[in-house]
Amino acid sequence: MNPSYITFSERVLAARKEGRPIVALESTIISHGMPYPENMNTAREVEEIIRQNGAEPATIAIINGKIKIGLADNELEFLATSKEIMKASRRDLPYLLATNKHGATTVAATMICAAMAGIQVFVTGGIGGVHREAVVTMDISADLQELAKTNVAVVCAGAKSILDLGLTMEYLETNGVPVIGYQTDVLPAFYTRRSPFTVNYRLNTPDEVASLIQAKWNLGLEGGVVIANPIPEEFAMEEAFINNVMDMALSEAKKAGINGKEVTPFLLGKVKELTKGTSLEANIALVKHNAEIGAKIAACLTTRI
Ligand code: PSU
Ligand code: MN
Repeated sequence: MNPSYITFSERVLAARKEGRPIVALESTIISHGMPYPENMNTAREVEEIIRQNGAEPATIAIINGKIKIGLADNELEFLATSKEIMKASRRDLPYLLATNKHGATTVAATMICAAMAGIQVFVTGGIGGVHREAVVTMDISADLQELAKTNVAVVCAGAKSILDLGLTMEYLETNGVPVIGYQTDVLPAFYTRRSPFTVNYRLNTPDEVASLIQAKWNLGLEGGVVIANPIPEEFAMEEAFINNVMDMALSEAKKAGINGKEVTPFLLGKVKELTKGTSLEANIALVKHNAEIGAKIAACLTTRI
């Protein structure tokens, strides 16, 4: 790869040199997932949690057409406040690099950049998936294709039920992506600890998860692993309430004729509006919990190699 496309922060460079564990973080959640200043505070706190748990955080974004692996505080602030940040998935990377623009990386794009940087573990809130009515719209997140082919393990709290979770599980199965329940048998659904679906396997410790990841890649099986870590009990939302909110958001999106990359941000925005911000607290709590587990998994992976 042309090295001029990619820039590492000093801290991430040092961690690489010393062979310390590194955890990738996405930036769509900062620029398009949460309001200011909660997005900025959460981005900082999540990085700190990763450090406290023995790994170096590497928040990833495109700034001035460069892939940045690890961001300075002023760069986080820029992503948290600027309106000039494009939501960047796999498709958008060449355009942003060619035109020196700014992009907040989705799960798919963050996985690509993490893999380029040799980072194996990535922490986020929720992954994209197969949308409800995808049979008609063909709206399937590029995150799922990326999980099929890029060797990065993704720690999340499942996926929001704005998606069709059953079809999302089928898609991942077809593509050989294991979905691990971290200390759970049930697929979590972001705001809730439960969904009507089971995970493929339950594992109970970071080292068990690291062992599965290592086995997958040692076998030469390309692609990611999903580690689904339920939201902490005390922050979980009431299932009937949040499902009702999702239904309302979906019908508004349909009425407004939203499509393409705008679908997910529109739905997330509506959910936020309809829950009057109570969903934000849950969102922050689950990302922090994922950061703790992700850092521990990354640390275990490093000692195994
Ligand atoms: N789901 C969430 N919060 C998010 C996203 C998804 O609960 O912030 C973001 C992630 O960056 C994810 C992207 O990769 O949306 C998926 O977008 P799309 O469905 O357009 O692929
Ligand atoms: Mn889509």
